[in-house]
Amino acid sequence: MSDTEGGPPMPPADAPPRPTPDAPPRPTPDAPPRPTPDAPSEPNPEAHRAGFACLVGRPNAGKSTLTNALVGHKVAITSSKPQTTRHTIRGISTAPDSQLVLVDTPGLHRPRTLLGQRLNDRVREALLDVDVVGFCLPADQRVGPGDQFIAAELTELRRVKRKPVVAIATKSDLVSRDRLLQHLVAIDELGEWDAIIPCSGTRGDQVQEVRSVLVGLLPPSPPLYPEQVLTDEPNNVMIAELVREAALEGVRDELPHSLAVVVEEIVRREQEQPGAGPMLDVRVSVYVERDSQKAIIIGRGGSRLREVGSTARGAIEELLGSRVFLDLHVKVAKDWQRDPKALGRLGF
Ligand SMILES: Nc1nc2c(ncn2[C@@H]2O[C@H](COP(=O)(O)OP(=O)(O)OP(=O)(O)O)[C@@H](O)[C@H]2O)c(=O)[nH]1
Ligand SMILES: [Mg+2]
Repeated sequence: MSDTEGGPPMPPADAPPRPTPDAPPRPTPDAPPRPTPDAPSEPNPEAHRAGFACLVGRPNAGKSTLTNALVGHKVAITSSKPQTTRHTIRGISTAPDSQLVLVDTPGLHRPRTLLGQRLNDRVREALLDVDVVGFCLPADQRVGPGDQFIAAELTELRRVKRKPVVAIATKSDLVSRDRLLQHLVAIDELGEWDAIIPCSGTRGDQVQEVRSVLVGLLPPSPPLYPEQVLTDEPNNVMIAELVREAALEGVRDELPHSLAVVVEEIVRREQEQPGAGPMLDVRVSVYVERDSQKAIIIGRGGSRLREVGSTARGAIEELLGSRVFLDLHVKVAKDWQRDPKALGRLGF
């Protein structure tokens, strides 16, 4: 697979591994960088905080939208369909005095397939490795059994592992002040939290407040990633996600769950005309579980697939900073959500 240039700063697919929550590099005690007396305007490195914050909550709670709002850039796809996020995604927010690495996770839910079980496992693994947890509870929905289940796990994590947990009332723009207050009271009664903050990821309300509360619970540390890095997602994963986001638009029932996307190859085309700019051929497979679903995704005379391709191509060109020819193929992988071998091939 070839790699690309330009666009927002993203490390290439074959970049050396970045620090992960499993092994965040911490400053060594024997060599702390110290400010020199003749550089008083330099930020004090000992006051710098950095670390990982995991956003969890049930599906559709607004975790990915909040991740993007905190990073100030789209690093995670979002949709109104539950279980949009299928792997942990790291988005990085850097400020002069702090670096907050957001770990966006799949929604925790009662699993009905092997895929569902694996997604839940990924969330639980992520929870163990981070410095602080943000528990997202959407204000437009009452606190329910799904939230109670997650709350019990997080309360335990906070007690036993001493991990700070901040409750975040997401989608505050969707409700009245009175309803928001009721929601905050319900969250308070749900468990023990280090803080409770209402916010709106789409409107940007209180997003900086969420950041500063999470940062306040991080350890003192120099930055873990270079300043300009926004995510450690490789480009091929970002591209597959952008195609899946476009394909999710307008489909319903079981189909959103049945979609999986794999980037097969990215090839730089030989320069056709001088000055035309680089052109990449991106070949992508879109998997569904049944022939009937394939027909829906393709649409009458291929119309739906063309729409998906054109939406995704725009987003991919923006990501890569290059012209793209997107070649989409729809394939059937029968019942892949329940098939361990197929799940492995699709990266789960
Ligand atoms: N009005 C409003 N809508 C929001 C807000 N945050 C998220 N949404 C919408 O809620 C839906 C779900 O948002 P996501 O960010 O994808 O939710 P998620 O928790 O990541 O969902 P999963 O990945 O499926 O677990 C999308 O349609 C978002 O546009 C918000 O602050 N206000
Ligand atoms: Mg998500």
